[in-house]
Amino acid sequence: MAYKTLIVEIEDHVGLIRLNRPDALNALNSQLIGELAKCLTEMGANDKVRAIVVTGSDKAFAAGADIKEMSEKSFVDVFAGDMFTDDHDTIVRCRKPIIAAVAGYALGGGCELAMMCDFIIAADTAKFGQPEINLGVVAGLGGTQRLTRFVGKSKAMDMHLTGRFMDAEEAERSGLVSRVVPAKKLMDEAMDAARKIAEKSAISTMVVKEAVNRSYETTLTEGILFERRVFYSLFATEDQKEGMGAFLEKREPQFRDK
Ligand code: CO8
Repeated sequence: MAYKTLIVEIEDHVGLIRLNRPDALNALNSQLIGELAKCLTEMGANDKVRAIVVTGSDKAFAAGADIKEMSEKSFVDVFAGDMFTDDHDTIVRCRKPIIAAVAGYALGGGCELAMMCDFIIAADTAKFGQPEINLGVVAGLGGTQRLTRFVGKSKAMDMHLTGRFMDAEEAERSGLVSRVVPAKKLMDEAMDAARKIAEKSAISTMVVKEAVNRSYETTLTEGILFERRVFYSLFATEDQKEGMGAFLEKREPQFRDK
């Protein structure tokens, strides 16, 4: 399918989605969020895609939800229209691993979109923030909840209440991003990581994504029980025999997602 606000490629079993509204620093309007949700649904169903990278431009991953589109809306418009809810749910329901490759601004909904992905690789130019407070609103795509889980209450409060930006170094130190790389190397690093993931058994990558995400939703005891159950269940797969057999035979495994 052709998209107006995304540039999409599939290469080496990696789906690369580039947000593409350069005139608005990739601000998330309803068209872009809708297309992203559709694209992730399509990639979720496409056997050629085993891992996904979402990125923006050198200047902005995304500078937030589109302020021009939102500014004249009423409470009834956003409440009755349930703004962004279906698309948010579709994005976070994607079962394949998604890496956010962030350069430049990831603000408001842009920071929230990066946090919806499974992990974030940041360029040293990245700037994260939840500046909605400056617009007389608050985060609305999960930022008050997810940022708090990533960086803890004190820093999340600081970010949300002052609207200040966090640079890449602080984001890595705080646990918001998994690695920081020079801007020129961002896409190589993110694509390499995605290609590595694409080589694994897709059953295992789906299961581990589910199990790590479960840690946010449940108690430690229940989460560990869930993990043990899925660990046991993987012994029913051919890929477990292949992975362990390959190790013992000192060769690379050939996973078949079975
Ligand atoms: N929305 C719409 N347009 C934007 C946005 C945005 N969020 N950000 C930038 N733009 C546009 C600018 O209006 C400008 O357009 P134009 O040239 O037509 O005037 C163009 O992008 C370039 O921007 P600037 O000239 O401002 O570029 P600078 O380099 O000077 O500044 C900044 C870059 C600092 C990123 C600045 O653009 C900025 O502060 N942007 C807004 C950041 C912001 O407040 N983001 C939060 C938005 S609210 C939000 O995300 C809520 C999410 C929850 C939704 C929940 C739904 C349920």
